[in-house]
Amino acid sequence: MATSVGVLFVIFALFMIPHNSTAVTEQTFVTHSGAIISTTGEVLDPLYTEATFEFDPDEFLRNFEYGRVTVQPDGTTLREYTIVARDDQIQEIAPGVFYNVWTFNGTVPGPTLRATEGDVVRIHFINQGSKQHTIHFHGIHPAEMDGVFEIVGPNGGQFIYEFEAGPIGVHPYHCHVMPLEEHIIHGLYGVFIVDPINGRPPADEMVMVLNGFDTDFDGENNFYAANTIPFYYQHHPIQIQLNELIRVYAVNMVEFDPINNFHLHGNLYHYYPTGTDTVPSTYTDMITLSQTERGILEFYYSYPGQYIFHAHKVEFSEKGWVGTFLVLD
Ligand SMILES: [Cu+2]
Repeated sequence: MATSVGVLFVIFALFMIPHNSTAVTEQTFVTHSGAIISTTGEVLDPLYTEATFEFDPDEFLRNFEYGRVTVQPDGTTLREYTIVARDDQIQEIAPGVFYNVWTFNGTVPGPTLRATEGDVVRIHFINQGSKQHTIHFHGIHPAEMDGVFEIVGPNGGQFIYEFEAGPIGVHPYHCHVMPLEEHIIHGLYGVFIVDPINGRPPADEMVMVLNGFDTDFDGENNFYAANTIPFYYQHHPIQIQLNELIRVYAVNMVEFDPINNFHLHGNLYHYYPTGTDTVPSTYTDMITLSQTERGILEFYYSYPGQYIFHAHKVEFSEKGWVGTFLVLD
């Protein structure tokens, strides 16, 4: 008994001491590009980032791409988007951790595309990568638009995906070239939202892609996040207004781990699985999501202050999948 208590104490001490010391000390170091940056070691601040490119989770959060719109002779709305795939970029996804991300339009996740049910969606896909890639949309469309068999070659290969947007909801899109796991974990995915013709009630809307990165290539994730950068929204709280309806489009793109989940503090949310209905199926503070499972969360806060949201699979939250809402009065 005494021995196990002693062992427990040693483990506890080993865990706590470095954690506390890194939490308060800002360190300066030189990145491999030669830039001198300072970091607490807890979070990567894009202001300090020196990498092939930068990614701003604040900008991604509420950014929706509606495409280039034209009205066709029959009155149908046509939305055209151009998506370029690359696989040569390096992103500092955690302090000092540089990872070869594969991107749609230069970011992980790719842009959030948005259309209304019944619109014609036309995607001009250009593969500027060194490997084969495609775009596979979840949803309803013809077989030849499924992005599986029509492989798009590297170094400028092109394909035009065209289909009618539907059903309503929040759907992932991702590359579907084998080995599929490799193409997804490097970052070739994004979100496609299809709105009902009459829309949903006005709300402060945001997108959260739950993702992870296997930076040491052992088939397990080393970092987890909502929108790519571990701990980002913990250090940069998402500001929302008291009593305003919040709508979160959440998509789980974590590979390797069979489940992920979304827990909200100090509140519950109405949940619409896959967003394919306009009536919520449950009122909860916890949903569990398998690969590419997704849904819409709606809630509002009745009390001001700061609340966290995170994976209740706490390993994931301790490795980055945690954020905060700051409710303003
Ligand atoms: Cu690919």
